[in-house]
Amino acid sequence: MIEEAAKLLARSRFAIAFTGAGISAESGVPTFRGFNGLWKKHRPEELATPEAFRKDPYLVWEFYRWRMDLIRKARPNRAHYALAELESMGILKAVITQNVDDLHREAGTGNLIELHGNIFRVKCTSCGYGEYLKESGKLEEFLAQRNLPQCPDCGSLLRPDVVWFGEPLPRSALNEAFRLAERADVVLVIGTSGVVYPAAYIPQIVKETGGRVIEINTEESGITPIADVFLRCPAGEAMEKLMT
Ligand code: BJW
Ligand code: ZN
Repeated sequence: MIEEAAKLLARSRFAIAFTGAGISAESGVPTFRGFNGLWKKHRPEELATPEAFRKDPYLVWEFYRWRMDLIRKARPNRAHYALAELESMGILKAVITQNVDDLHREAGTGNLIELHGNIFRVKCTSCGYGEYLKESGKLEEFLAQRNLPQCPDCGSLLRPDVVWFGEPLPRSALNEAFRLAERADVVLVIGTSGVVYPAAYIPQIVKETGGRVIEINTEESGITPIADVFLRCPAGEAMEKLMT
């Protein structure tokens, strides 16, 4: 199976990767649906909504600060690095990720499309203000603060610059992802349950336009029925084998 996947990749002319929370599991970042235990009795899907934020911004910010702190201590794993290496070899043309954790960027992936935003970015709920806290060096200060974060321009409430349920995905990122999917002859799908749309259309588009689907997951997913090769294996191990 690994040989089959390696052959498909080596022969591809335009391969892309589509990743989800499972690729960061070995970096210590909890996945969504396989969330190990609960965070203060709340399921992540209940907190990642505009309704939850309107009802209790304090709770939602507490959840996001907790995750920001956890994620900033995480390092990319073998799977993130392997994708960056495949890109530098000219095999992989882009990584389309649903993750907000920044680990692909840290591993060196250049052409990265973030469909669900980035947890280290904040944006204003009223005006156009936005900030990437990692770059502006304000992350520490931000995490130490206990009250609700306010916009420095207009004083309104800030929110994480991520995509919650019921919200549209960033238009340019989604258009670019669809364009890449139409062009791709191979998609490497890693660590996603494949149940959240419109992101889950990406591998379906590759398949419908005649491309091949290689899936790496420890469990079967919503993508497995269309996978040409399914590697039931942790992402780091699978990618390491694929690279040798
Ligand atoms: C390993 C492993 C290891 C573990 N190695 N593998 C069509 C049909 C039905 C519903 C809809 C539809 N179109 C839209 C909807 C509604 C909704 C939706 O999809 N709902 C479904 C859940 C039913 N979609 C939306 O609301 C989207 N917006 C939208 O459609 O807007 C329309 C609109 C248009 C115009 C105006 C207004 C509105 C938005 C979706 C936003 C998703 N946001 C989140 C939170 C991001 C912020 C944050 O991080 O807090 O994104 S939810 C969460 O799910 C997060 C993830 O990116 C996303 C996907 O999860 P992922 O990555 O797949 O993780 P898991 O945990 O589910 O799976 C992990 C996998 O890894 C598992 O399979 C494991 O087995 C595996 N694994 N360890 C390899 N070591
Ligand atoms: Zn503002």
